[in-house]
Amino acid sequence: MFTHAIVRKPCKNLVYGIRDANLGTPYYKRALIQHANYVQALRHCGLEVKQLEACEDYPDSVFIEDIALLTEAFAVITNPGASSRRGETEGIREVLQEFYEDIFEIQPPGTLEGGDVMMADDHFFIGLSERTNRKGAEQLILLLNKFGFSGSTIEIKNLLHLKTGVSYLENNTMLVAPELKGVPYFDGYNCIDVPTEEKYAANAVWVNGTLIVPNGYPITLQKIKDAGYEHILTVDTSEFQKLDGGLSCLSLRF
Ligand code: CIR
Repeated sequence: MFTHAIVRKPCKNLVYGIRDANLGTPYYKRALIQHANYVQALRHCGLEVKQLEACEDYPDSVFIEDIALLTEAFAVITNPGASSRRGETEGIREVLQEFYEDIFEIQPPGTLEGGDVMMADDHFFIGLSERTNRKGAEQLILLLNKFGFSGSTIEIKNLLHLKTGVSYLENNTMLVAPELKGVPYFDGYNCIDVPTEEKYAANAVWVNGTLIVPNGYPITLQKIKDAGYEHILTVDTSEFQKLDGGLSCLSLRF
């Protein structure tokens, strides 16, 4: 069960965020509306949502998932691999102190972004990507072990973050993009394959029995329904998709 979420409002400089996608520049005003609807969806799932003010110094700061990892036992402030995003962690410790006693930090030369960390019950999969390196992952695994959790790494290619391509939907079930289809790491899990033309839909979030999925991916939606998920909310995150951001990156849920 999650009780809280932290989000950061999009800033006007969002238009200068890092992007690989060839989908154009995001519209700030539409991003604000989409963000408000996303917050509404989290509240609908029973979460108390803390909204941090927009931060114009960091165009990508709306993607708050990348700067921390919040487990049920402790919090970690990350060290983002993208140099333009490193300063986003300023001030987050003060915010987390309201909720956590044990707060750690990933230290350089280790790098880690929250989008590369997928919690699956007591195990945490950590993507080794262009943003998260082995030293960062090793620091996190030591912390996880100290608190009774386990962690393992997955080398990822052609994906920004691990969770760009896979989401844990509880019930021993993964939603998997083509880039990660058939990887041995997920043996033993029920895998719902997302088709290539809908790969953005591989990033979804499970919150207290409800799945929040991006709007506009009917094949994936049907597969999720067929797998037995009854409570599904769809939200439009197209403005964030233009910056390679998925649903999960817009919040920290704990
Ligand atoms: C970036 O490239 O860092 C941002 N434009 C998007 C970050 C998305 N975060 C995530 O998937 N966890």
